[in-house]
Amino acid sequence: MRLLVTGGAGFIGANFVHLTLREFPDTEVTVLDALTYAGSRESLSEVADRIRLVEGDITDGALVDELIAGTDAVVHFAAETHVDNGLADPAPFVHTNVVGTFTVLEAVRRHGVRLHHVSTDEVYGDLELGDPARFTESTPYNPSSPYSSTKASADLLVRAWVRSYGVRATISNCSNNYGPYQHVEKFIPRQITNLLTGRRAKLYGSGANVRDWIHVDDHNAAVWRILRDGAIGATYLIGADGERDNLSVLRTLLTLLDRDPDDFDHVPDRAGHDLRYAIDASRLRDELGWRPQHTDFEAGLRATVDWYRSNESWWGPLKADVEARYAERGR
Ligand code: NAD
Ligand code: TDX
Repeated sequence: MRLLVTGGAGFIGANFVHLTLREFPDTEVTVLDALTYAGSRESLSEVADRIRLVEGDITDGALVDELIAGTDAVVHFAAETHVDNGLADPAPFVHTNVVGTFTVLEAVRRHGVRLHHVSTDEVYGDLELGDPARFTESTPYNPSSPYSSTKASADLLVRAWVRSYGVRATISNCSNNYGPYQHVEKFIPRQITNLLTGRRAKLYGSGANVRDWIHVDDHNAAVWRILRDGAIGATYLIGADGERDNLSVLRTLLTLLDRDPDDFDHVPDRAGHDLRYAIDASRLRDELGWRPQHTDFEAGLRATVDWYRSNESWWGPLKADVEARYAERGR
């Protein structure tokens, strides 16, 4: 299969490329990535001779058309992804997440190419703490932030292109991922690399907010399952029953790094901060037989800490700029 992976130099996309070459070594992989601040050639350096990496923007209609004309399927990861950045400057989120997805859709429509669109549980808004409810495929969209509203917009475009034009697409909405190659702006890598560089861990607000954590390889295995066996036009929620509040994740990280579990700073909360996400992945389990493999969250965090310890050359050059941006925002 010839596969085009948009955003394949980012966190989940790069892990997807590595998993693909491990598990499906006959796949011909082309990555289209603008190499924004969030993308990194180094994340793909170990497989550089086995893939084609095209540096370009997914809103470049001519480039996207040419690449999609020569492929069998597209897995669309490219996006602006950091909620705090979207609050500070939403324009790139509209550009990449909305116009970019539109550009991909028009090309797959012209060429009859299969598309899998990667999205987030944040499109559903948030849940109350202690509520037994979880998100399902029929939960109404209710996004809170520039990030989640532009991802929701992209999902709605995909649904409409399926219905109106018969585009062969599937959508997945996944919960919070963790694992190697995640940008140091995100919660877990930020805390690990703060502690490894003599900085202090930073918790937004009270830390009562709950995220539903999944290992990136479990997410990507589900994407492959959907790409091969998913029903055209269907949405699948991806989650591994990993609900944890931020304070307990932070305390686990402090303990793994031999610190006092209360040795961190409370910093001002994020505007509109979603309280809780929780995924009911029954459809994916029942219809496609997917099961998460990384079910021990603490073991997954330990492996992630080890990865960041061993790969300072990957994240070290990014760290000072990211922390300078947080300092400007008082966090
Ligand atoms: P990331 O920010 O690490 O990577 C995004 C990649 O997209 C980067 O390589 C960047 O260079 C590229 N990109 C950005 N704008 C582009 C453009 N205009 N043209 C081409 N490439 C561009 O993000 P991630 O965490 O790997 O997320 C990947 C996808 O998964 C996103 O669609 C995101 O919404 C979704 N998702 C992420 C999570 C999570 O926990 N990280 C959870 C659910 C869904
Ligand atoms: O320093 C921090 N301290 C802190 O308490 C940071 C960076 C975050 N937080 C909190 C905010 C969130 O409640 O931790 C939680 C996780 O924060 P992020 O890593 O920014 O993730 P989140 O906002 O939950 O969104 C992520 O998951 C869903 C990804 O960034 C999205 O792209 C994905 O769709």
